[in-house]
Amino acid sequence: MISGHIARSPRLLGKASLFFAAAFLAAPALAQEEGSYTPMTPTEGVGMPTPGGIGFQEQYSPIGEYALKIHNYALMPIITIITLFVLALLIWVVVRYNRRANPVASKTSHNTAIEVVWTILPVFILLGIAVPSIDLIAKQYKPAPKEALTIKVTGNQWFWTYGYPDNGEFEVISNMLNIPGQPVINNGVREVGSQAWDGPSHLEVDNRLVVPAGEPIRLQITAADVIHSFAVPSLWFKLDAVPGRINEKVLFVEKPGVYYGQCSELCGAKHGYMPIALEALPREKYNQWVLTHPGAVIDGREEPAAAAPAGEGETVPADMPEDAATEAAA
Ligand SMILES: [Cu+2]
Repeated sequence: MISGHIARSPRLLGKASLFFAAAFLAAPALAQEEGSYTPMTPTEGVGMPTPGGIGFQEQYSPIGEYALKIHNYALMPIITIITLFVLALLIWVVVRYNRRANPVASKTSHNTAIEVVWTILPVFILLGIAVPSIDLIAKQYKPAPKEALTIKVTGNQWFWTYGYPDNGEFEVISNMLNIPGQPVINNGVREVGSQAWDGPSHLEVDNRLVVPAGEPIRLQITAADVIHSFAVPSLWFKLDAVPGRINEKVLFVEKPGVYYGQCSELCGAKHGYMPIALEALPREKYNQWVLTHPGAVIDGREEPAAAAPAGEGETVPADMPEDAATEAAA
């Protein structure tokens, strides 16, 4: 596995190893080592806000789907029933017990049965909500598996940087694209809409956070100046970026696509102009993207996908959520 060996050890990429690579590797393999990447065109309405939308965005991670289910099928019905019940009680009191309808007021001050019910019932409702909520918290903060790819996110005033320690430690600087006809936000950055793959204005960036889809990723989040917050609503992901501290959470994107988010902690004058554009690619395409960076290596997997023929070397992580695993295998 010469190509794999070279791909994993950038320090060996001296003149000598380049000579060996040129001499022994087939031309297609060499071409693959260089990598290739064209940004993905986002799908309208996927991973981004929709006009007039008032609910959650559609979810593309197992945690997001689970959380949205709790919201839709537990919290919303309970809240709706309680609100309508209290409203009905109020209307009943207003209509039936006002001074005209009920001139002689009752002197009742205790009703043991009602008092027991209005104490016990809320306790059971809260317990019923607590069970799935605590389960969700536990699932959200379950650490990434040991072999998971690590990506480091740093919040800066007012842009994000994305580090790839497992892929040769290169770093990507991500700036919001300028908006035609409006004051320049980021000098030297092109305008949104000038490329075919550009998404919505205020959300699209010059360099996206590219990640592999269908596998758990260890996202480590910090900040270089003030507190920011890394948030992508359609992936149910939000974590504070705090200077001098690393916060960690698993990111799992079920399918390839572009997902947008924004800094969600007020961080200064241009807080509104540091969006997040996250592009999830199939593993082989992710590896191709990685290899477009100088000094890039494919992360420590048994079978580097760049060296294996397409389709081979794809493994489903042991702890991958069941439905995602079936999707990946299909
Ligand atoms: Cu910020």
